[in-house]
Amino acid sequence: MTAITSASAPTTQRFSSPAAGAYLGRIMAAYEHIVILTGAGLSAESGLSTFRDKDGIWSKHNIEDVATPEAFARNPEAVLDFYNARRRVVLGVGPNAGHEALARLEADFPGRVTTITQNVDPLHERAGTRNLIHMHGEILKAACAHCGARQPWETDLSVDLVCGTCNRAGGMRPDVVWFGEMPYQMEEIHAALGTCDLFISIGTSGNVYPAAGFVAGARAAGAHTVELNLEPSEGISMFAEAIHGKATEVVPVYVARLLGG
Ligand code: BV8
Repeated sequence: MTAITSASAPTTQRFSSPAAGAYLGRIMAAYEHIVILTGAGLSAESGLSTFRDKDGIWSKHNIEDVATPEAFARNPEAVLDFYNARRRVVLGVGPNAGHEALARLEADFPGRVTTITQNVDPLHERAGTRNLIHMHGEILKAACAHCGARQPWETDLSVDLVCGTCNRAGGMRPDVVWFGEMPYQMEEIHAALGTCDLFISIGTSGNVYPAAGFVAGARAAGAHTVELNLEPSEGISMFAEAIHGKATEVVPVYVARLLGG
């Protein structure tokens, strides 16, 4: 893990309305590679619960009971029930103005944009983002715990399902990264962080590693670092700039600034 070094206090702005954004920021530099890290706060206004807010998912469930490989080995029914319920909710929601603005940024920005999401929902891709890394997996996919085969999956999972690849039962699980498991595409992520000149963290509390350490990696590469979140995150001191407000408000305004609109 990259060591976290102390940083000077970020330029913090409290965002109250889209109109206010017009005079908030400094003039944007000409960036070449933007890396965006997103978390549950971006999907909150689409109707998906966050994890660590007052009524969040972890206020109703113990991580150790539903989001570890040990929990799946101990009580697979309980783990599958937890994800079956969340999958049904995910299937009923759509992207919001924050996801749409980030897709517009990828399409219209003259340089490169890499989006890394901790979210297991499909809302970035449904909004049109293409250069996307789902580092914590995807709830609309299943993985076989026996052979590792992965496939699209939109219905409930159960312990009696047989894997179509290895023909073994009992291993079909959601294709999400549990605590203690290695997130996906870490090599690509570190390569992107090493070449970015702007790092934007959106809707994440900064509690879960390795994602919480990405801002340090981006700073080490010399990137300007920005937090867009409802409130200051755990890692606020690492950011050079911070704008606090709802994702559906602050993200479109920040994207418009980057695109010169
Ligand atoms: C790993 C996925 C290497 C599935 C999730 C001690 C013991 C054990 C482990 C560790 C330890 N110390 C460190 C670790 C490592 C551990 C970790 O970080 N633990 C922490 C908690 C201490 N990490 C891991 O285990 C990772 N793997 O390190 O691999 C390894 C491997 C083997 C052995 C050794 C090392 C894997 C982590 C993956 C965890 N998977 N779940 C699922 O979804 O069920 S975690 C869960 O948290 C979510 O999935 C999400 O992806 C992640 C991050 O949460 P956030 O997105 O930040 O959400 P949160 O609710 O916290 O915050 C929301 C924010 O939005 C808030 O700030 C809020 O203010 C804001 N907000 C709300 N509304 C809005 C808004 N902002 C804007 N607009 C709004 N409207």
